[in-house]
Amino acid sequence: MALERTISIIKPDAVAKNVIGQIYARFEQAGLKIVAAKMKQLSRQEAEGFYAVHRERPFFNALVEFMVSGPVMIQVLEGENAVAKNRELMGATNPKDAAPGTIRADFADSIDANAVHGSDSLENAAIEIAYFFPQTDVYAR
Ligand code: RTP
Ligand code: MG
Repeated sequence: MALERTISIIKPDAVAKNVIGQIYARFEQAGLKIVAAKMKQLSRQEAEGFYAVHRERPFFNALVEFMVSGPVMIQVLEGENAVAKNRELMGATNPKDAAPGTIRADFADSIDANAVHGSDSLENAAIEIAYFFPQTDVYAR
């Protein structure tokens, strides 16, 4: 088992629903520590840069539009197998396919408004953490 860090973003829909605390509780119950956090209204440029891997996908514009529709809550999670553990807690991309008890099953409304983002690999986690947080804003715990 490896101690890992990953990025979690609570998307504008879940921030608007006032469920940040309920989602944080799930991270804590799963043994993931929050080692950095900030609320942020993403600019279009920041959202496009963050999701640059999806630039050619048909859903790219809708995704960017959604991600700038309100503030997001961005956090770095640290723990054993943090990348996979966070993805497990999130559930499938489309809430209709998400396992019962997952964040997306419980808080997401659609494949677009799907409550959370999580890094999909350790490599991307490092890139995404550096995208939002200077090293001095991530706290070893
Ligand atoms: P995320 O990156 O946000 O954590 O989500 P994910 O890994 O589960 O899904 P990904 O394939 O990376 O897609 C990024 C976001 O784009 C939207 N999407 N829409 N309409 C569609 O077919 C479609 N596919 C993806 C979703 O909001 C997804 O979270
Ligand atoms: Mg993804």
